[in-house]
Amino acid sequence: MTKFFPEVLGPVPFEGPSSDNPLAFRYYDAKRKVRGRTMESQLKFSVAYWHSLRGTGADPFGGPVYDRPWCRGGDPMEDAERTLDAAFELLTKLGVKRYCFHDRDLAPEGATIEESNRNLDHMVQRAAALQRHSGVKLLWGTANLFSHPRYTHGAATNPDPLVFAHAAAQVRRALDATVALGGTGYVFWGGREGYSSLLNTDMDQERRQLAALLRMTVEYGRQVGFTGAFFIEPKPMEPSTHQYDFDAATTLGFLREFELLDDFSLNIEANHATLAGHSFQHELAVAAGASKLGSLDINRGDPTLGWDTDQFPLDLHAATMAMLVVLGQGGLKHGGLNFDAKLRRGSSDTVDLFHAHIGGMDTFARALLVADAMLKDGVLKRPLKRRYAAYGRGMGKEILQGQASLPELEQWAQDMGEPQVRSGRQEALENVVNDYIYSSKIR
Ligand code: XUL
Ligand code: CO
Repeated sequence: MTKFFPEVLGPVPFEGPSSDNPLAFRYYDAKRKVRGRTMESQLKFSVAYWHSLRGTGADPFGGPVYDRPWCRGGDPMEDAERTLDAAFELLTKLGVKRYCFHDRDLAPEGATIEESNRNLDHMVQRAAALQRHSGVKLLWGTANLFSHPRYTHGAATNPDPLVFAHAAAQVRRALDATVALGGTGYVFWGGREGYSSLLNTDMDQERRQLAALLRMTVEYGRQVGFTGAFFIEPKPMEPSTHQYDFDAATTLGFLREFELLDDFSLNIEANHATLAGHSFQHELAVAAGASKLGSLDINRGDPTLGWDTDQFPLDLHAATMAMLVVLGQGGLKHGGLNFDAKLRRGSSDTVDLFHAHIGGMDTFARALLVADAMLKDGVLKRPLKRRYAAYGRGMGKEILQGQASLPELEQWAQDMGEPQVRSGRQEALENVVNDYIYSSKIR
């Protein structure tokens, strides 16, 4: 097991906050119990196959940089097999128990649908054996419906039904692979399900096509015994100028409109939230508020750049806010925390994959501890409860119960006179959050 990452000899150890070992965890202690469950099962970290195994460092201005020993550019199936071995070595050494993939990350597309299916089946069999041997599980699978030239004008939302059929074929097999590997989720990210110009786009028609693919996938999934969750991952743009699953609220509205809400929940990604002009916390709260927060793609953008930089998450404040939402809803049933994050182009060594994941895992482990302490102490909940207390009695209660009318409220307002402006204490609450984040008591 030292084939591809010889610089890391064994599993990355937990050494605590005072460690100066760059290849050790300071906060992520897999077996430590938080709220009665291990950190491992609270966080359910996952490695993203596309970035960490398939990533080359290429960007719109330059080609591949990384020289990966598992990717030799010869026979694509031999590369795929080596890549899978590298994936399990990385997962095992990191102590990450889950991974996520697109069909085309795992196995190369063939010249025909039949050949593509054969390639995928072969790799799924190998992955199943490695999963059994290592105890690693599949968090979620998905189909890549955006890279191939046939998807230039969309997959399900393409004006050509033959493209829709190719997408359907891919989704079927990706879902089969997910079932075969015991995945607890299946993701739809609509990369090209959107448009670049309304001059040539029938938006209403395209949205109905998208709903049709989702509906038939749910039907098929239940037939083949998929017991996991279907997730939609909102993103406002990139690669499309406008994507239909713009953000959590838009996606929930879409699911409601097409009567798909019972069958889907959301996979919220940090950098997609910021591209939509929201914070990660906002998107998570919108999803959780509708009882539809399924899973998280953890990463971050660069505030000075307006595109999806997919950097590893290191912002403890943002991570703490995220974990407050996750713990607040009692955790994630079918989902987890997937590192949809890539190394910078200049981070070209394989050991950089360890530094990146270790930093992200420690950040979220610490965020989990901080959020847990804040929830236990009720430091945000109590003031929030007080702020809305008047809606729990009298006229406030009647408003919420639909028992108040406009004339009644006019009379009440007249009788009561001018309301008082009460401070929201924002700065004081921000200080409370900082106190917990920087507290030396949380270790
Ligand atoms: C793209 C993105 C995808 C999805 C899976 O921005 O986030 O990698 O997570 O298709
Ligand atoms: Co993502």
